[in-house]
Amino acid sequence: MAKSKFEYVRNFEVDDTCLRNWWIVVRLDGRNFHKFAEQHSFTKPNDERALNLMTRCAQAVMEELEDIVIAYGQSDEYSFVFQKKSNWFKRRASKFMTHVASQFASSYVFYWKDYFQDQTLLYPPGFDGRVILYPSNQNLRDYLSWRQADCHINNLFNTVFWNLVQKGGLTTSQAEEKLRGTLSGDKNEILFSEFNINYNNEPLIHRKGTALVWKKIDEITMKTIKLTNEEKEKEILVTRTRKKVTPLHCDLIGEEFWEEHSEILEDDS
Ligand code: DGT
Ligand code: MG
Ligand code: MG
Ligand code: MG
Ligand code: MG
Repeated sequence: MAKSKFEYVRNFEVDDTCLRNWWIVVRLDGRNFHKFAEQHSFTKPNDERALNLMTRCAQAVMEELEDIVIAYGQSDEYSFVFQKKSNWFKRRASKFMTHVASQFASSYVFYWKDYFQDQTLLYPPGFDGRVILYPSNQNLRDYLSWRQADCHINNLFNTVFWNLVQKGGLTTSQAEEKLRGTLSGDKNEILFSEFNINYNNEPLIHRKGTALVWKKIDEITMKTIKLTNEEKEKEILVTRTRKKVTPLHCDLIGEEFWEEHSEILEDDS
């Protein structure tokens, strides 16, 4: 086919291939969710509906797109880890980032009403995305540990802060002042002595965030078969093994999770 004289503009496209054999991570973060949360009356410090909606969207991303082995989310962010060997879209970073962001954002709007029955969506939310490459399993584990440590630090702060305001009667600036320079031990102590809350008993989803992994499940269905030359139909049970995206609220920093889910890092050579 003859090429038009305009064809040369294609050469302006730059190569953004992700290095082979490196883990590809795409992290999304809600744009200006401080304001979005206020305007949609998210409960403080954690809104169950908002967290579950985020996870529903991440599940859609994992099911719709190729090669995601684990996702991790907290607050208004979600990280997606693609297999080292993935050759999806020839490993072009822009394809990974834009497909994840657009699938997630459209899911957020699509599933909104399933989680927020009493709150209309007031304007279209946006999410930024970035691609990060990690060469080793240790780097990847450290990345996920970093996000989970961030979840813990923020949640501990927010839990004490909002208890001081909602139950302790402090203004937000007084609570801020009281917490300035405190270590995590001090915050645990305030929660325990002033509000009788043992932080370790707070819900795991808030303390650990949400990891999405593939789990094999056996699906048993009834199937009607007709034997040849026989008039009678027969019902039999058929077991099918299927992979299903499953949310977990557990520690990702220690060894246990990685031993239990050794298949995630297996793709290693
Ligand atoms: P950005 O990401 O630079 O566009 O700005 P923000 O405002 O999204 O900032 P970010 O991502 O650092 O912080 C997340 C904000 O989302 C934070 O201000 C609190 C809000 N947020 C997230 N989850 C919840 C929730 O469950 N309840 C409430 N009340 N707020 C939440
Ligand atoms: Mg930010
Ligand atoms: Mg944000
Ligand atoms: Mg954020
Ligand atoms: Mg196209």
